[in-house]
Amino acid sequence: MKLSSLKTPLTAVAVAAVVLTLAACGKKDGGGAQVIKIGHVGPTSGAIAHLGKDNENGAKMAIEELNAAGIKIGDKVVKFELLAEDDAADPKQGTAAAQKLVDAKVQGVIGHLNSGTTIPASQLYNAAGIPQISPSATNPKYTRQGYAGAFRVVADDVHLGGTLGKYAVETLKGKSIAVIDDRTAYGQGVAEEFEKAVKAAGGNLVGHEFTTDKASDFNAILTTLKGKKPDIIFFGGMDAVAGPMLKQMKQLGINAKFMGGDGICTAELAKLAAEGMADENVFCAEAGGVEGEQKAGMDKFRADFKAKYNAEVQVYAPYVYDAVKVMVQAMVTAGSSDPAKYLPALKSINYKGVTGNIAFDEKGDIKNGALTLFTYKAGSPRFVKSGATVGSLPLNAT
Ligand code: ABU
Repeated sequence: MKLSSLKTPLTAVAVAAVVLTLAACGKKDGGGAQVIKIGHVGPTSGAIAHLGKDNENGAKMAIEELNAAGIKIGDKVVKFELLAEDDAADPKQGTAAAQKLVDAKVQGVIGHLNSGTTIPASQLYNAAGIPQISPSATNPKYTRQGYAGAFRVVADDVHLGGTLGKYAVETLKGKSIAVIDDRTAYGQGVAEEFEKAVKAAGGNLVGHEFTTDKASDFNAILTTLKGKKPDIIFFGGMDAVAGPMLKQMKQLGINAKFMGGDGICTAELAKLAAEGMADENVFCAEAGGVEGEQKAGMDKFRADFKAKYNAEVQVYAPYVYDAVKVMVQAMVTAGSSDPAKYLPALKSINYKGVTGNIAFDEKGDIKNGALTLFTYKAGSPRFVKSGATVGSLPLNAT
């Protein structure tokens, strides 16, 4: 496939391709190996820096392993260099970080973490002919823009929100369901999908309130919802907001179950919420099948990650790790790190990673992605498995 298949003027693509090819051929490390630059972007500052650092560490781990393995592309041993950028989960900083990577002539990008940064940044990568794999941005729009180089290794919010909405009505037997969203691309999108599924399952939605991804006081919206007596509250947003929200629910005497997507499904949530984390009152879904047949691989990844960084995996690090390896596998298969040459190999990849098998559909979304539902044990920062509340949910079985 040629880069001209991207929805970009041909001349601009051709110039970008030439520049990238020259760059790929140009830089050598001290030992004479060709250096291949891979960009990574996530929020390593701000309220969800713990998630951005988790992602960045997943990328570093993969790059270090690849360099230690002495990967050959064509007949030459190459070295990979990670160019890691911080977008602070802010769309403007996201496009600035993306432009920096484009200017640095990276041969591929892993990121961004948030849908609100991934989507605008994808326009720049597409215009420059640089393939991008998001390990975590779940808003469906990302892969529905017609960009040939946009890929995602997790299931999207149609599946996340849809599965959780159905689960709320049919399994948790919610009778009066309320929704809060943080008005971000992710929070708003996943909440809308949740609501659609609740309605489709015949559920009763009693309210929808709004906050932001920077808010810390939820008394007004929680008091409004309390008057509607919800037995389930779904939150579209991230753990940094969900934690204090759970605490304030407890303080207001709201005993509803609390649900959310992958943005709250982190090791950090229990720490952030503390007193709001009563046994099995929190339900969330990770956009991958991490407790299925690949459990052994995931357990090893978690153990290696812990040994290396003295930190628990938050949620996305293994998806980042797999995304880096998938991109490099495509380069190896194509015998080239030139984006125009390895893009076809990336589109047709079939790679067994720690998060499961990775292959992409025509849009760039993972084929046969899965969801895994989690709950928490009070006081524990770790996800727990329990027969009643946890299970891998294949998309086609929801
Ligand atoms: N998928 C949840 C976190 C990232 C995002 O989509 O914004």
